[in-house]
Amino acid sequence: MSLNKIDPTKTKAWKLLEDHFSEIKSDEIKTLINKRSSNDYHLTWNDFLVDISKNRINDRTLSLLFNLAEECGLKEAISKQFNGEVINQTENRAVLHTAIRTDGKEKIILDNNDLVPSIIQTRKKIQEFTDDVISKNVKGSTNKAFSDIVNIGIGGSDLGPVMVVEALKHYSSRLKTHFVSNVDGDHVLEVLKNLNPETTLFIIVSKTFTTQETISNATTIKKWLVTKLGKKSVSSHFAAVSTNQKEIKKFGINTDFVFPMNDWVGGRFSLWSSVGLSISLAVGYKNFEKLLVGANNMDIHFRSSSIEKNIPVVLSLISIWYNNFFKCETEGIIPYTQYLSRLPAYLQQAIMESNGKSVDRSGNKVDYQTGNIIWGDTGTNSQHAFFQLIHQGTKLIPCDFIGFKTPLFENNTQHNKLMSNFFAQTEALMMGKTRSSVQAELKKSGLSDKEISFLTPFKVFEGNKPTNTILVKQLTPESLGSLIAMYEHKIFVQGVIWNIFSYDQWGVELGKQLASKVLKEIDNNSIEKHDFSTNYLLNKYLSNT
Ligand code: G6Q
Repeated sequence: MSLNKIDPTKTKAWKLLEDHFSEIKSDEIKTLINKRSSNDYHLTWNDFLVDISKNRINDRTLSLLFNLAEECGLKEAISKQFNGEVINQTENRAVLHTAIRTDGKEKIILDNNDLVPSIIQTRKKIQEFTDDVISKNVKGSTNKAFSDIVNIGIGGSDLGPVMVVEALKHYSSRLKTHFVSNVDGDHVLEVLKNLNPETTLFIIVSKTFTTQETISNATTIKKWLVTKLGKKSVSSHFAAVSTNQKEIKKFGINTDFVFPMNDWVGGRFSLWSSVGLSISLAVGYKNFEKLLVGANNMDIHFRSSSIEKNIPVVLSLISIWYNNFFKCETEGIIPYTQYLSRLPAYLQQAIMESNGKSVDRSGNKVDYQTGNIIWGDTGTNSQHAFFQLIHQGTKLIPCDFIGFKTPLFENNTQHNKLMSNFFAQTEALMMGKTRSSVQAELKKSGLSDKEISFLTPFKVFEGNKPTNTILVKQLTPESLGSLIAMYEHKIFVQGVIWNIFSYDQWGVELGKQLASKVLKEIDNNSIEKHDFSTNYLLNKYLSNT
């Protein structure tokens, strides 16, 4: 059974939200925050505290948003996803990335088959391979243990693993992990430059095994390896994660080193599957499993909590409030830990590829806003970069601030400094700085009245900038798993309410087709008829002038 096709703007809740928006749109958070009458503004769950009180909302906003979720059939949609209904209708697929982090306690049926035994079997294969490589049981063709791993993949076959490996660096195994994704030969050669072929294991991750970037990079690397160690080395130095058995075989990969993927797991939601093999090697299988446990815990919370206490649901609804009523176009993701430096890029794909759609589930063009533009960087670095615009620019940019109570190193004496910035920024974004306090400050610094009157307007902060604070006990494999799953579910909820299909990506497919046509023309030195600009650029490229 597919998802309902309800235009959110035609619901009763939407109309009431529009009226409510005109009443509340100018209200200041610093005033609203003093009238918070319920505990709904602090959501606590496991090691997570999600504070939503620094938002331009009140009790009525929340209750109308909850009504919107009800009217759009959210609860039913959640059951459909977890029960393996074909909710990815344009690709005729179920969406079951949640199944691959199952605790195995209940059956997950798809096409009359229980998926759990094969999921557990794949996990076991990942575990054995990881243990063998780390403990030096599996070695390269010259009988040397592996010291380095290179993940060759792009998009969903890269961004998740690269983000998690960086995030869990503190938990690293003895293996060094590298990633090549772009079809930029310079980058591939740069990575290879510092690697010893005898001690390097390459993992080709490609669901289709036809993606231009991945296959080109894998072919370049294979040539390099064959030149250094001979043809026979390929079967000892390459592993593959894919659904395309035929192409894997053609490439010459040892069948023991082949890991399956399933068509009911989308690329950008696949880090929990065999796609996470490089994660498992980078941090050890036990930590990989903890990542899955953390995600599964969030799945249980998402499936079973009421709408009001449901973290992914509440965050989605607040995001819809800004996107569709305040007409905010972007959202900032600001993690206060360097380990999460790749989280914004990862979420950029997950959110923008999923909800960057303009046709509803009935195939009609929508006349309301859908997917947000996602961007961000770590705090405090971003404070010294783009925070100026968030504080004093003309755009309203809701941000998620993600921080951790306890650092990972016991002798880290700087954590309070980091976290004081974390708390101070959300407070400053909300409170701003009034004209009178600017003037008092300038007076105290000894400036003349003339100087004060000139400088004051530039130093005023309007405030009223909304943030969510996500405060977690510590960055561990479990809490990271929960955090990622939280955002995955946020994506789904928004897609359900916006009445779009979140799990296809036809925009990506177009790019894959176009480049191969142009490449043929470049290789044949014969440019066909394009448009005025493209023909000019291609001819310039070929003539090297
Ligand atoms: C993700 C997308 C896309 C995909 C890449 C790589 O959801 O489908 O980013 O992951 O295009 O595809 P392959 O794994 O097939 O190489």
